[in-house]
Amino acid sequence: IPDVLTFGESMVSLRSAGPLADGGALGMHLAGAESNVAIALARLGHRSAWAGRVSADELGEYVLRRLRGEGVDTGGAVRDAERPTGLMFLEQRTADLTRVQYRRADSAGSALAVDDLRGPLAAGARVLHLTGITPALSESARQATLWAAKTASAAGIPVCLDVNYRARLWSRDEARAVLAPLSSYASIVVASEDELDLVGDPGADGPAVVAGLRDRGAGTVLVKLGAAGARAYTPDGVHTAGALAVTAVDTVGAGDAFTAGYLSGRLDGLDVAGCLRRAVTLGAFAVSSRGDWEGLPRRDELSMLDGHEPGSTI
Ligand code: KDG
Repeated sequence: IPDVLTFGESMVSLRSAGPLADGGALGMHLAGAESNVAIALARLGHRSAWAGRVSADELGEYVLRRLRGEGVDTGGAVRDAERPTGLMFLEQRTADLTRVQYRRADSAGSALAVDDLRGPLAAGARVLHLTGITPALSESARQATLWAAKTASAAGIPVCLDVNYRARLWSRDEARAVLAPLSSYASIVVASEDELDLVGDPGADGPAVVAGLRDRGAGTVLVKLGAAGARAYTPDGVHTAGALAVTAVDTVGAGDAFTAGYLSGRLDGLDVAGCLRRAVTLGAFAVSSRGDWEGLPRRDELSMLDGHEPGSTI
């Protein structure tokens, strides 16, 4: 069985070197928060599986080939002959500010439905990872996400939920109405500080939301603090880790890398400090290399940034 099963929408991401309004060459890449996590874990030697829908054409083929090329099991993927693979345009305006445009309405990925997930979930996994992006895609994707979270938690499979709020897909109120109930099936909840209110009562402050999540069964709550690192609220207490000092060139995918690092640590049986260390290490690789996931480390590269001196040669 896979160590981690995840599902969601993976897209073709078209990245420009400069402002989109200036035109020029676009590079074709694979994007998708969940597939980023699956790839990060596979690179570290974990068994990861991704489920979702892609088009039956060349773009769907591209998505699956990229995933398989990185060692992700795509046996649970569905080819949809009716709908296109979603597209996104990424325009990096500054090193740490990227503007995104989606062309994903009515895409294959957004047509995800409960039946697509029955097989992959029945096969089992050590962890099910999902994000708050999938339920924003369509009514059927929302039902599929809720069903998967409920089914996994009832079967004793720990669920990891990354809130991953996407303002271009839904409002904060719409997101809260879905994500707060969804979070009650999660044993690990990952959020940046400004996303915490989406998994708690409206108006509750961060500490109250964390306490509420933990009362409802989330043993671990990970709060991402950006350049300040991250904090983990766990049954073994509260732990904080600083971010590694690296030069940020592209922050897209950093949150996914962070989550994958934490899950990798858990799968390896590390203590909370070790899991957090791996999480911030993967985050550092993601921000200091271009692409959603292309610069992520293999296991023998994990220590590469330890004691890192800017500008060094290895
Ligand atoms: O986490 C990076 C993602 O934002 C990107 O890969 C695309 O999944 C994506 C989304 O929905 O924004």
